[in-house]
Amino acid sequence: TKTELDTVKKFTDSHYAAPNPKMFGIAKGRNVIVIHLESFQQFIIDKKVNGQEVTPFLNSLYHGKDTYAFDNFFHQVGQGKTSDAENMLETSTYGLPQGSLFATLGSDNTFQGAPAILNQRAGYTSAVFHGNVASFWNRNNVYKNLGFQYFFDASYYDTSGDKATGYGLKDKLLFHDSIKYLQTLQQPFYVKYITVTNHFPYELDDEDKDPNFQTTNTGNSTVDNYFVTAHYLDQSLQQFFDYLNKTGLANKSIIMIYGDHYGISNSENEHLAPVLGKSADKWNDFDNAQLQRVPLMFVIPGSGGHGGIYHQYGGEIDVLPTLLHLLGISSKRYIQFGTDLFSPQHDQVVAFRNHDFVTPNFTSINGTIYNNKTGKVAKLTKAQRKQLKKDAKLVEKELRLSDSLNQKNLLRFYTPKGFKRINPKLFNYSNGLK
Ligand code: GP9
Ligand code: MN
Repeated sequence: TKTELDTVKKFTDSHYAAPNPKMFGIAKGRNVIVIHLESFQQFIIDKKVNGQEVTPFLNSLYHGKDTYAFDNFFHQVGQGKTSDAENMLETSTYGLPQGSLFATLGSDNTFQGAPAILNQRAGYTSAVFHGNVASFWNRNNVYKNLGFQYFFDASYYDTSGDKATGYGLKDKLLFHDSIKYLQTLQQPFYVKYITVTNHFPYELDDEDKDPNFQTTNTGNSTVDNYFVTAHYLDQSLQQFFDYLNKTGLANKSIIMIYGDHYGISNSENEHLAPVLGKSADKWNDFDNAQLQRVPLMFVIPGSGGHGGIYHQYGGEIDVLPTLLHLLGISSKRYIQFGTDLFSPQHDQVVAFRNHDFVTPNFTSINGTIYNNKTGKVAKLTKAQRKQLKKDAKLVEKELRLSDSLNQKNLLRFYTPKGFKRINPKLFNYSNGLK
């Protein structure tokens, strides 16, 4: 009902964080190129195996002078995995406690997300490039409701023979073969590339393997293969950036790069532990939680070299308000659960979908509080205990109100100033039938 909507709106209004004036609009008018790194965790960044960097290109971006990167940024997905990450990034609302929001509610719900906001506020054209069939995660329906004008799914590329792996077109080919479509888009554009090659079980044909890259020898094929496909993904990005730089598109764009969720599951982390210099038998829930960090980088080529690595705690829910503010678009009128990572008022309590949470000092797992510095169960002062109770309440409230918003489709009762309701029938792209 409208009353339920008002309750949600009251919360997000009170939770809103005003933009940082130093960052507001620094990418105004630029194209937005979002690169979704499949199953990519932060620990790969700067990681060397056998003396070699796994992802030398991403590392160079991470340390680049025009890159604003984060090293305490967490994924917050639930069972919807990729689709939950997409939902959070496009709408700044959480995925569902069970199942995938895209799959279960995405065909009918009202969205007020990135493609619609950018189109209506700043004239952006929008498109998604993805080498899997359009119907996977119900994207063919959800993207229309989000307002994506174009969806270049598998049917737009040659995916025959050795051109694809389990989840679709290989990443190098996705970036290469999509250029002819990218070039037709009116600028400024908001486009998203969803990569697939670095996906469990991390299989890659020999012809795509870099003969100069020696992966780990843990005896666990998931871990060993993971570095191989991450290395391949890195090379694919380098090739795409070569194109962006050569054509001058780079300097007209902000490139946002993020990892969607973990690639190595908690049950396999013990095989990863030695690679990270830790002992497998001391590995615990705290370590698992810390590994849920994923990359987030905003690359703004030619913007004056003021980038850096930021240490704020945050998660996928925070990306949309952050991006809008970099583009000089206020997020104030929208119902969004995240807060701008650059804002002095940014909320650093990072909620996981199962109500566990991480703050700059503590990690709460199943009600047990760990000290981030020691990794041990924390001895809390009275004041700390009180603060953590507050944090837990906030997490509970955010998730509950986001679920209420989505499960009851409450956005149909809300029209942000100037917002025009999306008519999904206006968009006519593949339904995934080849
Ligand atoms: C498939 C891809 C994978 O199209 O996005 O989704 P995931 O299995 O990671 O949720
Ligand atoms: Mn994924």
